[in-house]
Amino acid sequence: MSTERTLVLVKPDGVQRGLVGTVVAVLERKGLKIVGMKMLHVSEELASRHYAAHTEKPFYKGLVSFITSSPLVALVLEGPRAVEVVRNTMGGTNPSDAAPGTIRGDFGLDIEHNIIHGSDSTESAQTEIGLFFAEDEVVDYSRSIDTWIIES
Ligand code: 3AN
Repeated sequence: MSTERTLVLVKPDGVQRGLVGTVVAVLERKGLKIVGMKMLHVSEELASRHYAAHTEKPFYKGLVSFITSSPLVALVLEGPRAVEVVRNTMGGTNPSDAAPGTIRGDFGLDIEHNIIHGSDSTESAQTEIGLFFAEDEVVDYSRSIDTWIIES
């Protein structure tokens, strides 16, 4: 199984609602390893780079204004197939349709306030991690518990 890294954002609504601990706990409990974590207030420039793929979308302006409205918590998570694992754990884009048991399904109601971002491919993970974290802010370490979670 290939170990991957992915970028997760607990978006401004998650921070304002006091859901940082809950969201991080769900992802940690799944077995993913936190290798980077920080709070920041996203600038317009960082927002436009992060959401570059959505420039032409009708909701782009609202997206940038929301992500820059208040601080968020950015994480780099590591684990086997971490990109897909996070996507499945966070649930579909629209929280009102997202499956119960997922983060969006359990904690959200509105597509513009969908609590969490997770990279959608290993390629975008690499780009997004580079946007949010300097190289020395992502830490290499091993956990002794991993033999009980990952390795046989
Ligand atoms: P996901 O975050 O599930 O990968 P994307 O990449 O399609 O979803 O969209 C990026 C973000 O844009 C979403 N997280 C959501 O906040 C916002 N978004 C997507 N579709 C809409 C929409 N129809 N109206 C408003 N905001 C949207």
